This record gives sequence, structure tokens and C-alpha cells, in this order.
Amino acid sequence: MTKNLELTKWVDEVAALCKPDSVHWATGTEEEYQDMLNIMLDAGLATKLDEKKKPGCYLFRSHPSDVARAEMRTFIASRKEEDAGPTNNWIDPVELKATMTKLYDGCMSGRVMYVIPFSMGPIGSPIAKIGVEISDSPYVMINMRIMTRIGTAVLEALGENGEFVRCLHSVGKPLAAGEKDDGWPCVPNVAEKYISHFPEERMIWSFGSGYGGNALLGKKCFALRIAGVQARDEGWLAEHMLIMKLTSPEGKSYYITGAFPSACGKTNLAMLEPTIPGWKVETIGDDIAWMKFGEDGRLYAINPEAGFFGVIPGTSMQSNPNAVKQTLSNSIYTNAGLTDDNDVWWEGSGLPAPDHLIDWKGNDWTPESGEPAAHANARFTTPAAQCPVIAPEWEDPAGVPISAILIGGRRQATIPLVNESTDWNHGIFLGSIMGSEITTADITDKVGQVRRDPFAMLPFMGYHMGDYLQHWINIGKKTDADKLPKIYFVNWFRKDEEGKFMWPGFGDNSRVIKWIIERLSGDAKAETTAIGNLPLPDAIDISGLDITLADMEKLLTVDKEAWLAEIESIRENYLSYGNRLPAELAAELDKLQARLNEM
Ligand code: SAT
Ligand code: MN
Repeated sequence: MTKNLELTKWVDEVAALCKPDSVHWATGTEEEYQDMLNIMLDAGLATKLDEKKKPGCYLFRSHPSDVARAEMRTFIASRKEEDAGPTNNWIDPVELKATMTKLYDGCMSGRVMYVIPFSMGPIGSPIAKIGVEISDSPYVMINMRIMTRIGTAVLEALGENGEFVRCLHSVGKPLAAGEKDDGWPCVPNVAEKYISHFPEERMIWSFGSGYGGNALLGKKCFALRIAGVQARDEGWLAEHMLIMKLTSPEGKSYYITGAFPSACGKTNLAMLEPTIPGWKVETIGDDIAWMKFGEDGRLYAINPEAGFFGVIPGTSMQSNPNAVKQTLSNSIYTNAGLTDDNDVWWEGSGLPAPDHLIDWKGNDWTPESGEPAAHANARFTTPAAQCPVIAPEWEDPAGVPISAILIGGRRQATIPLVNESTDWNHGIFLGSIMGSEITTADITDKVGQVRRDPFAMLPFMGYHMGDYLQHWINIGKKTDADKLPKIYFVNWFRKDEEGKFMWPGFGDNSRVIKWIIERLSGDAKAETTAIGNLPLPDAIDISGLDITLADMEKLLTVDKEAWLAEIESIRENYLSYGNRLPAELAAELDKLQARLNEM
């Protein structure tokens, strides 16, 4: 228990409202973790996988309505609507609290209410922050234990007067006397799920979903949306970025972060196996980076998480051998297929499809079924410490000094393989225009248009996007220009006239990163162009690749007409920020247009 009166008061209030059968304070022990699993095994909600093939691993199947982050049901309830900005769903906080208080009333009856103190970042790190999640889900308990640091040690760090972010979560399925869960508990009607943020109060209320970022409130809700607001107010950065360590053949190490929208291979990049001899990649984080200035004026990053919540389908020994090895033990699988010998299988695993399995919906499946065995957003939850290439300093409370920031999206044309920003504001400009082409999977009439996703934060913004970009610009004023990380705009997804990818990607992305590192140390040549500094076609090491210099030239040219069209689309996007568009970015856009017109 705790002497923190704010916390005990809040727990009492929530218990009085939600009316659970009992309250359990998470200690974070292994024994408690096993107890939670046993509860779910007994209730038929979990399957233990074969102990020889996948020791300590469990499979869960969620409800078909509850398989991903619910963006349409994610709300930023700032006091003023304009502070949520054009990219967020807003509801008046008073109204939203009234609605949700009714939903929470009695919502935990028949259940245990878990109080989960957690630290985002190594406990006690000056960059870390504490949250407390109250949840009625033992699935949340076990996932939070992997994804964050939970339990008694966090309460001790919190002390009597420490501050914490209030994270309230309920699956929204009270049980009547004697009633048992019949499958994954949640509110099946998506329109009745709420993932709500109250940025001024640093508070999160989630109701109706038990899945991923809707329910593991330390991740996107706290570490990006609420921490983003804290970072703005306190002068640091909470970003949707991987953190990796690169070591050159000479033994010199560099730390870089990278922002990429969903489905761009962020987890794969974070632990890639370089295809160029002598270079080494180690992982610090695969999803979120918190960066604060150190005393030397450089930005230092920590990974606030302690585990990886990665997409299962497509993960194979080819795409990400380290993730395959990492998830062989002590991992939770959600919505993968279950083979007859109690193992998991998924599309894109690189392993032959079994003749029969139980699919993610719990139905018999054969290769002829015509439906995927695993849900496209099936996920593993796995301890970061198990990553075969985790950097030894991944839990250093001081963080690691960042030399470069990669940004990028999925673009078939226009955006070159790599483009170095010429200064900080130019880099922020590039971050503001990043995005991916809308594909048919997005179900809109905008197929082919670019959805701008500044710094890959579109779904994770806790405030006005224009203010966020201004915050990035302001960060650049806080230190000497040469201490700031350099920003590189990369694009692994260029296609040729036949629609084939022009760059091999995966481990070969190390070749581009090598050029970046060589730029940082002053060894690589670049050409200053209208859009930024581009490598000369022979500057990127393509030895052993089935790529010609002519291909490289195509990957590294400035397509003037395409860029002029891009400018029109950026202007349109910038209009949506109204008077909160930073003047610096409007100026960057004008300067770019002028440089292109001079070409
Ligand atoms: O479900 S999460 O939000 O944790 C992961 C994701 O959708 O990016
Ligand atoms: Mn993410």
C-alpha cells in the first residue's frame, strides 16, 4: 500500500463508483503474474502454448470488435475545442465526464479492481514519469507488467507526495452474481467505446475495450498524448520514435531515433541486421522516445517502455529474425492462429501453413478457408530485455545522446531515398510534411493522396498539431545548433514504373544509415539541392546489391514537377492549422517553392 494520500483518495473514489467485488494493489511479482494467468486459463480466456516450443507463452483471442486502437473513439477533451486542434476528436470535458461517469457506475461489479502503479522509463530516472492504471482486466495486468515497470517499487518511488497520471480503464462488462466471462470481455458496440484524454488534468479514462493501446494506458495514451502535453509545458519531447544504437567498424557508436507511421516497419528497423560488414545495430526502443536536454545541451532519449507490442503477421526470420527469437519465450500472443500441437502460426511467418489450426476467431481453419488465420493486427507482447540485440545501456536512467533523427513514410514517388535537412527548422518542415499514400485498405475516396502525418504523431496528438510543430521549433532555440540532432527524411518505399519497389529495404536500410553516420562524422559527400542535401549516387554503399547506379540516381533525384505538386498539397494541409501554423514553417514552404522555381 501507499502513503500517497492523493492516490488512496482517488482509488477510493473509483472503487465507490465502479463497485468492484474487491481491490488488488499490483505488486509486480512473478507470482502475481502467474496468478493472473491462472485466472484467465481457468476462465478459458487464455491458452498455454507448448512448453517446449514456446516456454512461458500464452495465446489470447480478443472479441472481433476489439482488435485495434479505436481512433474514431479516441477523444482529446481539452477545456477549449481549439486546443485539441483539427486532427483530434473533441468532446467537452464536462459533458464527456458526465457520460462516462454513468458508464463507469457499477461497471466492475463481479470483478476485481486492479491498481497498477507503473513507471514509464527506468524507475527513478529523471526522464521517467509515474502513472497509476486502475483496471478490471487481468489481461491488462500481465501486459502492463511486460510493457512497463509495475508494482511496489513504483509506489516507493512515488512516495507520499509524488505526482502520477491517473489512468482509469474498464472493459465495461460487469458480471451478475454467479455469471462468468463468456469469452473476451468488452463492449462489442464500437460506438460505445471511449478512449478519453483530459490533457489539462493529465488524466485518461478508457471504457469498453480491452485491447492494445485502448487498454494498456501507459503506451499511446500516456507516453504520447498526455506526455506530449507535459513535454510541451516542460520543454522536452515525447515522440513516436524508435531508438537505435549504431556502431561503426571503427567501434564508434551513435544513437538515432526514428519516426515512422504505422505499417512502415518501425519494429523491424529498430532491430535490423545490417547487411554491410562490420556495422552493428542494437535496439533501445521500438516505438516511443522521450527526449530531454542534458547538462551538455544535447538531447538524451529514454525508451519509456519495458516491452515491445509488435505486429505478428509478416514477422519472420527474413523480415525480423531478432523479433522471432525474442518472442520464443515469456511472451503473450493475441489473435494469432493456434496449431494442433499448441504452437502459434500466422501469415507471413515464413513457415508452411499447417493443414489445420484454430484461427483468431476460435474457428477451425485450413489453408482453403479463404480467411486469415491471424488477425492483421495480431500482436505479441514481449520483454525488451529478451531482444537478442538489446543495447546494454537500454535502461540507463540518463538516456542516450541522440545524434540523428530519421523521419519517413510510405511514398511511391517524389520523396528520395534519403534527404538531409539543412538546418533544424528545415528538418521540422520535413517532419511536418511526412506521411503515407492512402491505400485501398483505408476505405475512402482519397486513394493515392498523401495523408500528412507529422512526425508520425497524427493518431497520438494530445493537443493542437500546429502548436506541436511550434514546440519542435522552440526546442531548437534552447541549445546550440551544433548540439541538436540532424534530421533525415528517408523513404524505403519508392516504386518504379512497373510498380516494383526500387530499394530492397529491411537489413539493407543499414546502407542508408551508414551514409547518415558518415555525414555526421564529416566523411560522406552530399549535394545541396532545392529540397535538401542528397547523397551523390555513388555515396551509398550498394556492393553486393542487385541495384545499378542508374537506379540510385532515380532514387536520389529531385523531381521538380512532383515537388511543385507536393507544395500545393502541403499548402492545403497547412491551411487546416489556421493561425496556429508556425510562421517558420510557412516561410520554409515559400523558400522551398522559390528554390524549386530556380531549378
Ligand atoms: O495498440 S497500440 O496503440 O498499442 C499499437 C498501435 O496501434 O500502434
Ligand atoms: Mn506505434
